[in-house]
Amino acid sequence: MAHKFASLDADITSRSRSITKPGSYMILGQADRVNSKLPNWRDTNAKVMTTPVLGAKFVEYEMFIQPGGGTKQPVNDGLQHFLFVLEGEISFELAGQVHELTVGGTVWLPPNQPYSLTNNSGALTRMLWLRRRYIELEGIAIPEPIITNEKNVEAMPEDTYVEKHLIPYDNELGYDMAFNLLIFEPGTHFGFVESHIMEHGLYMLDGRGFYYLNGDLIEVKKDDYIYMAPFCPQYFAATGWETGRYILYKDVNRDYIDEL
Ligand code: UGY
Ligand code: MN
Repeated sequence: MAHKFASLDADITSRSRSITKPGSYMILGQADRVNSKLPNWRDTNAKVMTTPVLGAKFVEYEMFIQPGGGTKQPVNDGLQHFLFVLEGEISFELAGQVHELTVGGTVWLPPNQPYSLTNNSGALTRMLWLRRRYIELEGIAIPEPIITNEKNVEAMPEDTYVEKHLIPYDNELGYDMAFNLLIFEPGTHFGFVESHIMEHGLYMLDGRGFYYLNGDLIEVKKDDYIYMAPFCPQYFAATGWETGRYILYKDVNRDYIDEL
């Protein structure tokens, strides 16, 4: 009798593109991610992608919410939250109001805004979930929640590509995080190698390309996740025949004196 694993190829490790270089960057391919169960969630798996164990100042998860799944109790942890629907639908409840979010659905919440969510559809919902401590500024009001869809946000030219600012942080110091959707026609590439204090959590939504990260050139594609540490030199070139899109977290609008 054939062994139950007899059909597996011998090149398992060479097919993985995941790389972790602490203090520099991490690439985590979809096939290499592992499920975690979180206490306040029913019928849901979390793929944990970034936490402070990497040196990051935020946590970012990909949530896989089965039909009927969602939060058990309202989420209320004193952090600011960002949610983005990657696949499927979710009913999101805030202050007694239910918002039906579809693919591209975007939520930003300042701290202390308890919410719950449920997948009332008959199919899987995948959602990005990022949390971080909010840094308040004296004399600057904390902005109100944002509930929208990326389709309602205008794309603006930036360097050699276009981007949508899902959180309107330009000229608005109340926001201390950015979530930008970057869009690249095939063959488009950055005009320079960036190296900056801001951290990134990047999720490839569509397309493919080459990412240059701290001296390494790595092929990336849809559903890859990348964490970039402060001052990780970075450059992207889109390849293939499809428009490339990724969604990118970045810390903005604050002075960098906490570590002094
Ligand atoms: O805004 C940014 O820092 C962006 N251009 N970086 C990136 O896409 N790696
Ligand atoms: Mn950058």
